[in-house]
Amino acid sequence: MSENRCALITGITGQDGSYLAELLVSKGYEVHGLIRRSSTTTTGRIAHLMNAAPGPGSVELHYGDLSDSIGLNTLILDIEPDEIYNLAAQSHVRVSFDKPLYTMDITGVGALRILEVARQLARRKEVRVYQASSSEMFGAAPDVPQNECTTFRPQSPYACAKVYAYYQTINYREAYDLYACNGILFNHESPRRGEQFVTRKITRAVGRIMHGFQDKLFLGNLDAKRDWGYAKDYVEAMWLMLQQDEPDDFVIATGQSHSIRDCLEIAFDRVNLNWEDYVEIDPRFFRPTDVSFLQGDCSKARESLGWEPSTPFDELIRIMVDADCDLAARERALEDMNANTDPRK
Ligand code: NAP
Ligand code: G4F
Repeated sequence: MSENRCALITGITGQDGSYLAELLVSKGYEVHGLIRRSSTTTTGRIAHLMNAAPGPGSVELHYGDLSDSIGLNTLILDIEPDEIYNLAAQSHVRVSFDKPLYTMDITGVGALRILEVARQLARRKEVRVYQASSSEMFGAAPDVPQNECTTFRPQSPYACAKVYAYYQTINYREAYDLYACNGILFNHESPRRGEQFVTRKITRAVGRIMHGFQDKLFLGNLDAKRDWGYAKDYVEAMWLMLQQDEPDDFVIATGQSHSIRDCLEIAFDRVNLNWEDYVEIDPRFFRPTDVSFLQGDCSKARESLGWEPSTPFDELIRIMVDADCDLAARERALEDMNANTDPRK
């Protein structure tokens, strides 16, 4: 069904972009990815996908930035993708309090730039757009669990930017008949999760503690609760949303909520350590306002998309701890090797 289809992924170097690229390659898509020019390599998560010759099942990268309308226009009108997945964002909630205007420009207006060029492309051919919306948009909403009808109460510049992008996506769907969907995804994690997000910060620390690289872990609010799923499952939902007869918006979640303390308990238990011996609170990691509780209801996605979460929270955290213990073991072996071959010794 998806043979000879062409997709553009913004944010292809991120956690979700890498899993989505893998999924689309496995389905025979010609995948194009937008990457930012950087003085260091940012393509580590997708390096294993870069070997195929151009065409179906390949990934081709293009320099660009969500702030650069002209660059986006040129690129998208040139590639003429059938599907655009807008995953790029300044995606860190804490950072958005320090950089609110930048976050709005990339995470909010960046989505509008994509929609606007998609509207132009739609004059030539059909194009479908996925917008990476977020459970952070629910913020302080009193309803539990949160679904597609829950009113947004955003609690950060990041969440406000995502609400803006969410409504622009709906507006382009209704005003211009563009096939555009919002995936309202609750937190999702994996061994590829950025190390500044709390689950990965914890599992990375467990690996590093086990191999003697660190002996303390500094965290902020341990009482917050999130509905955490596995990123690999969640990119499947993104793809499914763009394969329907009609565009729509969907909540993607597990329906289970856990605290940061639960995460610490599972992660340190995996290596038979007591987290309370290692964790210290550092006020630098508190936020001016923090979302205290998120729990999603994905009944609509279950019924309409046939989507199901596959990995329970404790299993997810154990997968991440095992991967981070392996990573730290490799780093230790490299360090020992370098020490033994150091000519100054
Ligand atoms: P991530 O790992 O932080 O990846 C973000 C991606 O955006 C990276 O590829 C990054 O490129 C790129 N990017 C950042 N600024 C850019 C710019 N100005 N122009 C072009 N690209 C830019 O995020 P993720 O966890 O994969 O999440 C993917 C999307 O889903 C994001 O929009 C996020 O806000 C949203 N979301 C995530 C979750 C979650 O729990 N993971 C839940 C709901 C929604 P570099 O590699 O160069 O930094
Ligand atoms: O892991 P987090 O930074 O994720 P957060 O803020 O929920 O945002 C993530 O999920 C959203 C979906 O709801 C995405 F839209 C967004 O892009 C991102 O992927 O923090 C989770 C909780 C927060 O309550 C935070 O205060 O963990 C708490 N926390 C406690 N100590 C910490 C820390 N968070 C971080 N990042 N670092 C800490 O040291």
